[in-house]
Amino acid sequence: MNEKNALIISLYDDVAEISQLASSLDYKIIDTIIQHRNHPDANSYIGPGKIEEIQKKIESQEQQIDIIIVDGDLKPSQWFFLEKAFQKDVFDRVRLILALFAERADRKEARLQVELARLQYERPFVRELIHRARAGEHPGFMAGGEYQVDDYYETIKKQTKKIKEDLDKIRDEREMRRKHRHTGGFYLVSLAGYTNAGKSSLLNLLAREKVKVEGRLFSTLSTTTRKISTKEIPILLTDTVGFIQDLPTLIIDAFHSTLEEIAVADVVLLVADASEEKTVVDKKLHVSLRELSEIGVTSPVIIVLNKIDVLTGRELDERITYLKQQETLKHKPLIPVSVAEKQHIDMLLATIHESLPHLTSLTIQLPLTKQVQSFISGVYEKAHVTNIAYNDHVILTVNCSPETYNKIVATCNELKGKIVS
Ligand SMILES: Nc1nc2c(ncn2[C@@H]2O[C@H](COP(=O)(O)OP(=O)(O)OP(=O)(O)O)[C@@H](O)[C@H]2O)c(=O)[nH]1
Ligand SMILES: [Mg+2]
Repeated sequence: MNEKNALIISLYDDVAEISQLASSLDYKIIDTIIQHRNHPDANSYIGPGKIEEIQKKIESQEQQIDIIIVDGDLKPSQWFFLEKAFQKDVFDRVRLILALFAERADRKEARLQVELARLQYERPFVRELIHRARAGEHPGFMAGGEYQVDDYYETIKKQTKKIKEDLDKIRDEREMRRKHRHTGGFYLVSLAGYTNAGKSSLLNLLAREKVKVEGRLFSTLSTTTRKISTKEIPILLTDTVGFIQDLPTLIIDAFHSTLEEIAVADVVLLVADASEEKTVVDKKLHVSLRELSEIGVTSPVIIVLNKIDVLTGRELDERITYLKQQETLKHKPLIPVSVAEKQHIDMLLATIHESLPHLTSLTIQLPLTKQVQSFISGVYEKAHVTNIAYNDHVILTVNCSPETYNKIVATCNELKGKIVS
């Protein structure tokens, strides 16, 4: 628990997201200061008047302030200015997200990804500090001169290289596993969407899993892949890191291999929290769709409107009508569900099945041998068996992916069977 008192500074009225991010780190928001400006002040971000007002607030010590959070991106010189003016830790939005990610990183890959992003993020700030130290403005920092400065850059470079190598290794291993699964006849379905939409909850429900679910932002950073418990087609469902508006590029870059899981999926389930205002739902869906296209997703996307249990029928209809009018959403399947109350989950599964690419039907006839029996149990794992009949032969009808189709045909020929249709 951090239990620090935070003061938020923003140029805009809407501070919901930055406040949620801060609360997710257990910061207690004791005040929010909004300074309407079209552009941030070049030196101080919020302008000299507001700086003075905040300084007075800090000095008055009515309430202790431990940290100042700025809802935006600070230039190193602005950050330096604010830290000096307030004599407090100053976090901008990216630094706050990085701190949250660092706290949530529970596996080696996520830890490395966060570390990589942090190194990238800090670089310009460290440069500024070095510059100031040289000018004698910040004597506490790296007071050792040139040699240590060069040393510092060298260390950062080495660390970055090592982390990238380690990440590449993990990524290669994952890619191999993924190929293996795909050629093993599995369809890959990925969960995507804003943080806190209910992605992990949906995975837990469909795969009877116990991935961490929380009412806080960014509960999930690492990828989890599970077989869905559907009798029909073998599907692997992947849960991964959530989105947020303007997810910092350095985080997207660092989490590239994790986000790739979404790009290679056959179908993407874009989950949204439908209990929010219709305009918020719409905005979050748009942000998510844009991020999906940046990741390189070309597969079908199903919009899953979750948490309908907290809406009345009218409120839900209103949201659906509104969303269906939006150009980018109008042609996508839109399925209202409640994961908590297991509503419309069958409809969602049916839509997933319909959206999977090229399901092909195949009927084969095989002799009744031991080998054939074990082949058939394998087929149940990889394909949806729609009919099986025994007489002096066995006749099997399945729905399957093109890859599985080719494999079944090849094995059928090896086992001296024949293709009926
Ligand atoms: N009312 C209601 N709450 C839900 C439902 N599904 C999930 N939640 C709640 O929403 C919150 C977020 O759920 P998660 O499954 O952790 O969300 P997530 O999308 O995985 O979030 P991140 O991992 O942070 O990206 C939790 O408090 C869940 O209990 C639902 O159908 N109805
Ligand atoms: Mg999650």
